[in-house]
Amino acid sequence: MVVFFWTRGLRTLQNAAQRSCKRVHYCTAVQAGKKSVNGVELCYQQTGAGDHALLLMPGALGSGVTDFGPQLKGLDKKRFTVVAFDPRGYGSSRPPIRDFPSDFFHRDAQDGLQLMQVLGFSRFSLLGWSDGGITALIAAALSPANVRKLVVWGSNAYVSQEDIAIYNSVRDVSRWSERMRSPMEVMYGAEYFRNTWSAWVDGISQFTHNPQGSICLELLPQISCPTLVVHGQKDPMVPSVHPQVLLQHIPNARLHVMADGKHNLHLRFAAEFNRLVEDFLLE
Ligand code: TYC
Repeated sequence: MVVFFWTRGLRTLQNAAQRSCKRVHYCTAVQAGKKSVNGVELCYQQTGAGDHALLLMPGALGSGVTDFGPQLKGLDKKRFTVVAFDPRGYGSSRPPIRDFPSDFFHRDAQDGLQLMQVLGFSRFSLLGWSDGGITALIAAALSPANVRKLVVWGSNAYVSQEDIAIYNSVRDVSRWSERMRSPMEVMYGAEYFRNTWSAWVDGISQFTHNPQGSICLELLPQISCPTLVVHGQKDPMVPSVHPQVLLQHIPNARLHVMADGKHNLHLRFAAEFNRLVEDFLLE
């Protein structure tokens, strides 16, 4: 049994969202919103008033609020306009009930890209964590005209037998620690969480039927924007061969390894992570 797991930022941003902007030159509040995108209602958080727009893409069963609290709070609001969205079937973007057809990452990618268009951003950078990073890789490959820069961490472009073994070791959520399970059960209810997590394990396992277990390997050479791959050296969920493969296949990529980082490095080492990402985006 894998007992570590990643910690979702539990801090709710609702209070921040309710705070008014007062008389400051830029808005520091986090606004929650909902837009109709590709036939579903997608929820998102938005903050900041900078020229450089960012879309934050959460991990499996994640949401903007649970996965990106320290980024919504800490990224420079003068330089960036930060949007974090709940993919369909996750967080507050329900209904629909989440499903995992073979193109689910492509569907999330199209949803994220379309949400930014609806919000009025034609060029923006993508920050994706774990599954959200896979989604971001696909979005950057398919829509290069819209994507300025790309940051992904804890992400993989294919699944190996080693990955499948890890997925199956965490399939049964009753064996998760209370600390990891409880926030998900609060967000989803125990039954939706249990079923959707198991469906996710089946969903990601389908890629083993592709040559090389590819999720999006063949798209990586099409990513033309500057790309930062971040990896936690102590990430127990995503073996370190994955960032190496991303680096090999993405033409304009660099790798930054955080020595003490695990899967949730952007939450655990938020200040360091935010600084790293800001420096890369502002280069
Ligand atoms: N990809 C998952 C996410 O998006 C994380 C994860 C990785 C879960 C490996 C299980 O075995 C696993 N957060």
